[in-house]
Formats: sequence, structure tokens, C-alpha cells
Amino acid sequence: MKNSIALITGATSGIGQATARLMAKEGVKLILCGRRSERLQQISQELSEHTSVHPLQFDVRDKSAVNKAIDSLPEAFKNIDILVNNAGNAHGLDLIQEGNSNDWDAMMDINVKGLLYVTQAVLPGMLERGKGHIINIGSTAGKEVYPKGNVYCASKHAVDAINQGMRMDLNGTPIRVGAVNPGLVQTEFSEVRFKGDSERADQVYKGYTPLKPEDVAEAIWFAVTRPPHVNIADLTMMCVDQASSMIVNKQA
Ligand code: NDP
Ligand code: 8X3
Repeated sequence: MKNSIALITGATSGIGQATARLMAKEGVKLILCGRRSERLQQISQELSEHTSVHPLQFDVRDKSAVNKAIDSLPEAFKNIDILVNNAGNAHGLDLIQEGNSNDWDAMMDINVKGLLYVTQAVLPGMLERGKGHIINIGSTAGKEVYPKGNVYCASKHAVDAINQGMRMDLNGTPIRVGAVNPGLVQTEFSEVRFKGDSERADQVYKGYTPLKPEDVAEAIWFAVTRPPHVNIADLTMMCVDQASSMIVNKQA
């Protein structure tokens, strides 16, 4: 894997950042993406002690910005081997009848359309080179629906469908496509979902031991380090205290 090139969306935080750290230590060259430029610079600087890093700032919702960013890659970073479609978030946790349509737009635009835009910008090069691996970060929310999760769950069910569809359409090519679907992971996810309400966000991870972003990074690494004839199509993982979206063994 040393000297392979990976593009990770959502590398400024949580699962994406943990994946970047793990891959950097393994000598993978990294294209790190996100909107927050200061964080991008910071992590890029830190990881460039281990590997070559190219920060790329763009909003996955903006199709032309996505294309411009990928087109702008210097020669040394153009031949992307691994795409980790990770950027995404939940926005709000509301009954459908009380939902905020701006939140709905954000989730569908980022989690679904953003993933498609980035894939469309990266995949032609993979096909030309006859080599590539796409990891789509889904969720247990893409496998089941929970109350008030309506649109976030819909966006992750869409990721599940797109992941399956990509694999079908790319069958017969050497491109590998698979999803990693985590349950509860302690990241900035709930902070974003609850719009900066840290107390409410902290409650989500209290009373049990959630997954760490590093646990998910290791699963991604497992998937991308299989021999070329092996494809981890769909990997769902939860902490031991979680049995389903609604069943979590929380101590008071
Ligand atoms: P974080 O909030 O910690 O990270 C989200 C990342 O996505 C950030 O780096 C953020 O970067 C990036 N991002 C968000 N919106 C955009 C955008 N419009 N354009 C570009 N980048 C964007 O959350 P997680 O690490 O937990 O989430 C990563 C993925 O994992 C998401 O797809 C999430 O749905 C999924 N997931 C999370 C779980 C959890 O419990 N935490 C469980 C299952 C799946 P920036 O703000 O700098 O743009
Ligand atoms: C994140 C996990 O259960 O908060 O995808 O939806 S959950």
C-alpha cells in the first residue's frame, strides 16, 4: 500500500481524520479534503511528517468546485488508487412533521449528491488506469430506520443503494467498491446534528463505550489491504453495547 494515493473526503474530523492518520503511518500518499481550511492545513502539516500530503478544500455540494479541485491535482497526486467517500453528517433529529427543509437539503446534498459528484470526478481516471478502490461510508442508519432519523436514514439508505449499484455497474472492471457501515462512533457527528449543542451531543455517547473513529479507520484499512481478487462489499460494525439503532446498553 506504500506510495498508493488515497483521496479522503471529510478528513478534517472524526472517521476521515482517523483514516488519514492511519494511512499516513502506512506510507499512503494522501489527498485530504474538507471545507475548514485551517484544519486541513493543520492535519496536512502534521501528517506530512509521515507521507506526502495534498490538502484540497471544497464543499462536496458544489459540483463545479468538486471538479475544479480534482482537476487541479498536481501530477504526483493525479492517479488516485483509493477513494474514501466519507464526508457527511446528520443535520437535526426531528419528527418528519417538524423537520427543517434546510436540514433535509443539507443531508441529501452532502451525503448523497456530494458522494456522487466526488465519485464522478475520480472514477474515470481509475477506469483508465484499470485500478481503483472506492470505500463508501454508510451507516447502520442505511440498514434500518429509527424515529426522527427519517431523512438522515434515507440519505444513508441511498448510500447503501449507490454502493450496491456501483459494484454492479463496475462488475467486469478491476475497480473494487465496498461500504463500511458503522453504528455509533464518538466524533463531531452529534455536535453537528445538534447544531453546536455540546451538552446534548455528549449525552449521545454517555453510559456506554461507543466506537472510536480509529476503530472505523481500521475496518477501512482492512478492506483496502485485501488481495486484488477480494472485495469487502459491505461491512457493518457496532460497539459491543449496541445491538441496533434503538438498542444500546446504556448505564444510568
Ligand atoms: P464528523 O462531523 O466528525 O466529520 C464529518 C466530516 O465531513 C468533516 O471532516 C467535515 O469537514 C466533512 N463534511 C461535512 N460536510 C461537508 C461538505 N459539505 N463538504 C465537504 N466536507 C464536508 O463526523 P464523522 O466522522 O462521524 O462522519 C463521517 C461519516 O461517517 C459521515 O458520512 C457520517 O454520516 C458517517 N457515520 C458516522 C457515524 C457516527 O456515529 N459518528 C456512524 C455511521 C456513519 P468540514 O466540516 O471541514 O467540511
Ligand atoms: C450515525 C449513526 O445511529 O446516529 O450514522 O444514525 S446514528
